[in-house]
Amino acid sequence: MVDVFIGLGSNVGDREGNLRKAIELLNEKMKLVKVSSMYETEPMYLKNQAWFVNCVAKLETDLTPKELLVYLEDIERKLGRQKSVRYGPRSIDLDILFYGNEVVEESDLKIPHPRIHERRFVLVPFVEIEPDHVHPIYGKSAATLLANLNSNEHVRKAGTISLRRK
Ligand code: PH2
Ligand code: MG
Ligand code: MG
Repeated sequence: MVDVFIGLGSNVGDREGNLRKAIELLNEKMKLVKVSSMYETEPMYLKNQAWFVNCVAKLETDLTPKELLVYLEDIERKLGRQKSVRYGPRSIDLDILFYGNEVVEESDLKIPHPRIHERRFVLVPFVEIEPDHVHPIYGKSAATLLANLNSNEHVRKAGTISLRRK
């Protein structure tokens, strides 16, 4: 089993409900270990859109990175994700942040996710659940990456997700 971290985000429809449903679906094929609180976050990159709700989940899986990607896309489809512009609005977005300590560099899949280090909306929930996790490329902990951030988008705690573990 490999530890994987998934970043979840939603800014269309019932944002917190979408994250809760996605967590339920992730937990069907993998083993949920921890999930952060949900945070309401200012949009990055494409600023003129609704605020997101984000969280981070830690799971254990036997799926390969590619199988995991296909599974995440499957859940996104189930939860009504429509095609949108890059960085644009979406009912659900599931991104692989880390897959163990593996580094994957393929055209359709990059692990670790290439923009973790610049995203407060990922690092704040991440540090809540796993501050000491070391980034396999930067060699720095999540807590250090967060402390080194110089951008200052708003990130504030919203709801919590409570879950049955398997
Ligand atoms: N996702 C994006 C673009 N911008 N901003 C926030 N705050 N949260 C997101 O999840 C997010 C974003 C594209 O995936
Ligand atoms: Mg994303
Ligand atoms: Mg995505």
